[in-house]
This record gives sequence, C-alpha cells and structure tokens, in this order.
Amino acid sequence: MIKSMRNISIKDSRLAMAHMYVAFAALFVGATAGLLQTLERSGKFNLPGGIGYYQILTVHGVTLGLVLTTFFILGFMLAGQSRTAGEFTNSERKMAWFGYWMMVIGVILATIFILLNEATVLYTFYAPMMAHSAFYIGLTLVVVGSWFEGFVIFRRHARFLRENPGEKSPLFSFMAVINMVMWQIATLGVAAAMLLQFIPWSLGMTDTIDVLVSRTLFWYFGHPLVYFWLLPAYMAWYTIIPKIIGGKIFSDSLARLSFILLLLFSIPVGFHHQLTEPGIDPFWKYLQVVLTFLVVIPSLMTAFSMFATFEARGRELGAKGLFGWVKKMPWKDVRFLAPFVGMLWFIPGGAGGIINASNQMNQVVHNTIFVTGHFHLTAAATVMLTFFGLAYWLIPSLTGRKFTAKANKWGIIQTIVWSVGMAFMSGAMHWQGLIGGPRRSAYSEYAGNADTAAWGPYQIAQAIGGSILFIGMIIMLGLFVYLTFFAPKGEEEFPIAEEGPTSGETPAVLENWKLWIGVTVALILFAYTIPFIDIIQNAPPGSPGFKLY
Ligand code: HAS
Repeated sequence: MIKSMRNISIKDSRLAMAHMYVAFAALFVGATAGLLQTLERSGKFNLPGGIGYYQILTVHGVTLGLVLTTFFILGFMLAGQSRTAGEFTNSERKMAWFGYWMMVIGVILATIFILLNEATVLYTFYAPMMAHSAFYIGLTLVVVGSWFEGFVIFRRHARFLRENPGEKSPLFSFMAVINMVMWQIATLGVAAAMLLQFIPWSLGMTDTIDVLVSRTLFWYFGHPLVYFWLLPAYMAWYTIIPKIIGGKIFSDSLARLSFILLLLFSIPVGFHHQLTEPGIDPFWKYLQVVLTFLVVIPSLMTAFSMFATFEARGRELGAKGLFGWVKKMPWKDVRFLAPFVGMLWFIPGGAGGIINASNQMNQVVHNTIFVTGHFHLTAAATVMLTFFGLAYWLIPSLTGRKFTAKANKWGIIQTIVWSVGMAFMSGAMHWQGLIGGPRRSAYSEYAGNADTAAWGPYQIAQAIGGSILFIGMIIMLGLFVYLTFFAPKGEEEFPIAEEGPTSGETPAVLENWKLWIGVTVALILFAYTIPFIDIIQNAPPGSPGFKLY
C-alpha cells in the first residue's frame, strides 16, 4: 500500500533518503561553523573553548563544499534516475549502498581528525600544510565510494538503452550520466594526489611534497567540482521547473548539448585558479583562460532556455511582450520560487566568475574575500536555493508524505531569509575584497593592522548576514525534519516535464558517448600534458610539511 504512495519504489526511496540524512546533518554542522566564522571576523567575538578559526573554517568548507553537496547530489540523481529510467535492480542497488557506506566511513574518519584539530588544512588541503593521514584516507574513501555510485548511474542508463532499443534516453538520466562522467574523470586528479603524494607524505614515507604538482592536481579536480554542484541545479531547471510552472521542456537537444559542452570544457580549465602561481608557463594559463570563456557558453544557453520556457508558458496563459510572463509565474509555490531566486543570484554570481577568469582582473581579486563572495552567490545561493527548492517535494515524495501549505509558507520565508542573509554577507565580501580584504584570514591575525579600520564595517555586515543565514538554516532543517517524520502521509509528486512542441528531433549523435568522452580526454591532454611535464621537469626541491595549529 505504502509503495503506491511514492513515485519511486520503497527500496530506491530508502537509498536516496539515506543520502539526504547525511546531507542535512552536514548543513547543520557546516552552517553553524559559518556563523562562528563571520562572528570571529567581525572582531567582536572570540571563539569559545580555544577553538581555532582555521579549524572551524575547515569544518565549514569540508562539510558544506564536500559532504553536503556530494551526498545531496548523489541522492537526488539516484532518485531522479529511478523515476525517469526506472527502478534499480538489486545488484545495482547493492553497489550503490556499498559506495554509500564507503563514503559514510570516509566522512566519519575525516570528521574525527578535523575535530581533533589534526586536519586543519581547509577544504582545499593545500600542501605543504599537512593533516593526519587519516584525513586524506577518509577523503579518498569518499571519492572512491562516489565512483561506485557513479557506476550504478552508468549501468542504469546503459540498461535503459539496451532494454528500449531505438528509444531516446530520458533527459534526466542522460544529464546524471554526464555529471558522473565529469566527476569520475575529474576525481582521478585528486585520487592521484592522495595516493601518490599526500598519503605517503603524511605517513612519513616521503619527507617532502611537490607543492605545485599537488595544487595542479587539485585544481584539475577543483573546477569540475564546482560544476558537479551546478549541473544538478541545471538538471532541475531543465527537467523539473517546466513541469512545476505547468509548461514543457523548450528543447531536449539544446539541454543535452549544453551538458555536453559543460563536460568538454569544465575540466581543462583548472589553471584559472592558479593564474598568480609561478611555475606555470603563461601560454598554458592563457589557453585555459580561453577554455574558461568557452565553458561560460553552456550557461548562457541555459539562461536562454529558461527564458524561453518561462515566456512560452506565460504566452500560453495569455501574457504579452518580453516580460509579460513575470505576472503569470506561480510565485506562491516555493518549489518554483526558491530555484528561480537561485537563477537570479546566478546573474551576479556568473558575472563574478567572468571577472575572476579575466587574467588582469584576477590579479586584483585573487586571494581576496571577493572570491569568497563569488562562491557564496554561485554555490551557497544559486545551487543551494535550487537544492532547497527540490528538497521541499523530494523529501516527502521519498518518505511517502505530503508537502503541506504550511510547509510551503515556511519555505517561502526560508527563501527570503536566505536571500537577505546572502545579500548582506556576499555583498559585503565582494566590496571588502575590492579594497584588498584577504580571504581565509582570522580577525585575530590582522587586528590592529592599518587596513582593519576600512574593512571593519564590511566584516560587521558579513556577521549580520551570517546570523540571518543561520536562521535560514534552522528553518530549512526544521522543514527537513517535518517533511521526513511529521508531515501527513500521502503521495507527493516527483515532477518531471515533457518536451514541448518547440523541442524538435534530438540528433542521435548527442548520445554518442565514445565521441564525447574521447573529445573530453583529448582536450584534457591538450591543456595539461605539456605544462604538467614542464612542472615536473623544472620542479624546485620539495617542501617539508607544516601544521596550521
Ligand atoms: Fe567560480 C573561484 C570562474 C562559476 C564556485 N568558483 C571559485 C571558487 C568556488 C567557485 C568555490 O576564473 C573558489 C575556489 C577556492 O576555494 O579557491 N566560476 C568561474 C566562471 C564561472 C564560475 C568563469 N564558480 C562557478 C560556479 C560555482 C563556482 C557555478 C559553484 C557552483 N571561479 C572562477 C575563477 C575562480 C573561481 C577564475 C578563481 C578565482 C581565484 O583567483 O582564486 C562560470 O561558470 C559562470 C557562468 C555563469 C553565467 C551566468 C548565467 C546565468 C544564468 C541564470 C539565468 C537567470 C534566469 C532568471 C533565467 C554566465 C544561467 C532571469 C529572470 C529575470 C527576471 C531577469
């Protein structure tokens, strides 16, 4: 009986839901650490119990940037694939559970050592800062665990194509495969850094580490990491939002093409995080900056597609003119409102990314808190508001409950609170960055410095924003608990849109995996081989490790 109350089978629901528990626990821990950070940076508050600023900054970055995202995304993609391509087999599900538990063990291990202050190395774990080897082993387990879940996503997609010859694959499942192909290729970089550099070094098997190699391997992974967060939001915008507004998918092929372009161009661009680093030939930095501008194109295609979807639906409802659709959208439905506000945030967030990527401007903003402002608009506003918008219906749909009108009202309040908090915090970060405010710096590090007076008001504004965001997090967590355990039993729709009349035929070449993976690998080899050989051949002596506490 309960089975009929869900859009996907109970077994698949449980699997997806297991990911959500970890994701929302991480939200609680990470956002609390975030609040403490902004309070410390305001200069008006000392961290209690001798906790170090960099220790909580590590907690914040790891729990939100690595744990919350990875678990939410995998849970969402598994659920969506089960909904669109069909239920997983027992063996597929077993493999996913295996990956899940490996990730959970990895998270527990890494968390223990961060809490013991033995892994205060921030979420990017830049060498030569050294953590306890258990931290690196923990993160490696998270990565390898996620590979198993990725294999499940590939297998389910391949099975759909095998069982339905001649049929087009479901768009959601196609997008999930792209995201995981990108993830598997990108995480090879971080896995190599872990296995060949960090773990032997932290175990004392080697005395020194090649810093530039480790940073290069990290950013080979780090940029696609941010698209690994973004693509599930795009999946929701392309496949779910049209259904929520009562419309249709504008173009299936445009959606697939934009995902393919994101796959091709998101990996060979890591140098744009290393533009100020010596030891990399400027030509290769230039090349990767050009590729970075290419990866902007699929986001502009996505913006175009969203406008088209809104306008088409608006016109169906009688709207006229370019922006007539604005009056016709379901503003009181938070399943639409939260992701839409996320889209709005992506306009300044994306513009900030383009500023970062522009070499000369990067010299001004690099290592300032402007960059922190940028990724709070992109990751913490655009992506998170979309994820919250999904959670409102996804959680009850997985637990066999209803998303009630009361919960919808609280969701709207949450969206407003989150946006106001983010406007204060991220806005102040951008401004402070432009006047040279450093990122990742405790107030206690530079108190009394001549610049502190100029930065002061911005840091107070960040603390106000951080406090408002903390309230937003509490509301979200309350909603999560309510929708998981207390909302009335019933069936909540898992909305998936159909293609509209404008969609047209989808060319078969878009499903040619050999071609797209081949081009991806070729681009990576082109962008990285020569500079990487150069970095190794001209390496200075390795660096011994140090600890930040
Ligand atoms: Fe970034 C640093 C460049 C996107 C996250 N980025 C970071 C870091 C993070 C991050 C976490 O080139 C810090 C890493 C660290 O710890 O050091 N970023 C870019 C570029 C883009 C970009 C070119 N970033 C993201 C996304 C992220 C993210 C997405 C997370 C989810 N970023 C950089 C660079 C750095 C960097 C440098 C290094 C800086 C340094 O020096 O350290 C692009 O992908 C952005 C393209 C986006 C657009 C916007 C399209 C708009 C859309 C919305 C449409 C709205 C609608 C509604 C439809 C062009 C799709 C409209 C309705 C109306 C009514 C108007």
